[in-house]
Amino acid sequence: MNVQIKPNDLEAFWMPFTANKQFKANPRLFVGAKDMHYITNDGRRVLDGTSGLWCVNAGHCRPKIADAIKAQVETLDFAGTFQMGHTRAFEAATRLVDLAPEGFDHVFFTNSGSESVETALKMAIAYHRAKGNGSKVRLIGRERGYHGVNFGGMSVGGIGPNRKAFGALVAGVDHLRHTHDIARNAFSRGEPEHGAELADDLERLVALHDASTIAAVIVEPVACSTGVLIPPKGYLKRLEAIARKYDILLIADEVITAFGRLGVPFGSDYFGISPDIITTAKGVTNGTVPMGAVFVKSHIHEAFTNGPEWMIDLFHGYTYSGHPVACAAALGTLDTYADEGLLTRAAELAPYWEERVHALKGLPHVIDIRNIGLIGAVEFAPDPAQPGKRAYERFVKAFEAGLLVRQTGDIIALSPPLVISKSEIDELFDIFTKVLKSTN
Ligand code: PXG
Repeated sequence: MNVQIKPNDLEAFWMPFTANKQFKANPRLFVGAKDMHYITNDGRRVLDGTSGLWCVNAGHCRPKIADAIKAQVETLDFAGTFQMGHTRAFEAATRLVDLAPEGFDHVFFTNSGSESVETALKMAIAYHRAKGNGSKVRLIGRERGYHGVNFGGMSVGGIGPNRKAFGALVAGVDHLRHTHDIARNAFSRGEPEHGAELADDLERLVALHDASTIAAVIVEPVACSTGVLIPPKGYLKRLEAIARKYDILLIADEVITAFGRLGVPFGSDYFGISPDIITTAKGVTNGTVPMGAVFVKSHIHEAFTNGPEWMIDLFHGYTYSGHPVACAAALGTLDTYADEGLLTRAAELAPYWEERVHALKGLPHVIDIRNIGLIGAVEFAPDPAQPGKRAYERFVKAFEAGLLVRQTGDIIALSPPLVISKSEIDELFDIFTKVLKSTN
């Protein structure tokens, strides 16, 4: 066979969430990474201000994780988990449950955040059915929410462009209003003061649809993908209380907030809420091998265990649920987090981080700055003719200047690996300040 290989051709790979034409005309490529830095194909070091895509919490190419993956792939490369098992999956689940908030004693494995969300939504509907409440089928999300790109997650999600091309979506979904309110809360440090009453939207939706038709409400504790919307003080507790009152399950989508981003292991710990289901992915393997983990409380799990012993309890799962290599990566990751105290490190850095993020106030076009844990966001006044252009230009300039940030609309989000040092925080903001000062 005469196969023509063109190793550096950029055409074949249809890149996700990318302006492919623009990118391929002027690509940005990485060939390596270590700890806080990426290496580009032209040999430049780029400081990782985004933990990859919010997933490399322990920094890049960490030895314990790499060793665990290598040893696993050489010992047991694959074994399924349908009516069979392998020891690594049980080990990983037990370790994860130990870390989880009070009451979460079971884990269901997936391969991504999107799959974790689908799993949680299906569990919620099936849970009520198993309890004899088969009419509780509606799902409530929130405007500007991001819950991945599969049909359930897209439907409860609330980002217009992610939905509009894809038909009628899942039926029986409604949305709370989002909590972004620059008029009242601009330049808040941590949780903004105003807006807890927006949680009462759930009461409004109960009045409209009736509680007997609603299975679950799903929210991100901090809505990161949409540009870092931090919940107003008291909002999440109020939402939890309303959900509880009407037997509506609360699903906390912690794909980003789990594993130390806010200075505690889980976002639910940070906000003092106790959801029924927690979805995770990303940081569970430090981004090395795709994996997601859905945490459930015992009352959810038990609802499925009343059938005869020989019956499958949940007709759901993926070929790669609890993949041995992903489980090994998770174990190496949890060891690394524990050895270096990374799940609480953001709490130590947060005050310093907050000072540096908010020092960007007053730079051209900056209309809001937000921060929580080791997350920061800067919002720019949109250019009315070309929304998103201002932030995009700053993202490209930062990359050229040696800093990776994440752009969404006219917002730039910052979320470095939790191993970042104070001097690297300085380096990050020194570069970013120069970029903001030098861009119109
Ligand atoms: N839920 C939440 C809260 C997320 O943040 C997903 C689900 C989906 O996860 P997967 O693994 O299917 O992508 C996410 C993913 C960004 C960005 O830059 C955020 C995500 C993914 C890619 C980029 O904000 N979040």
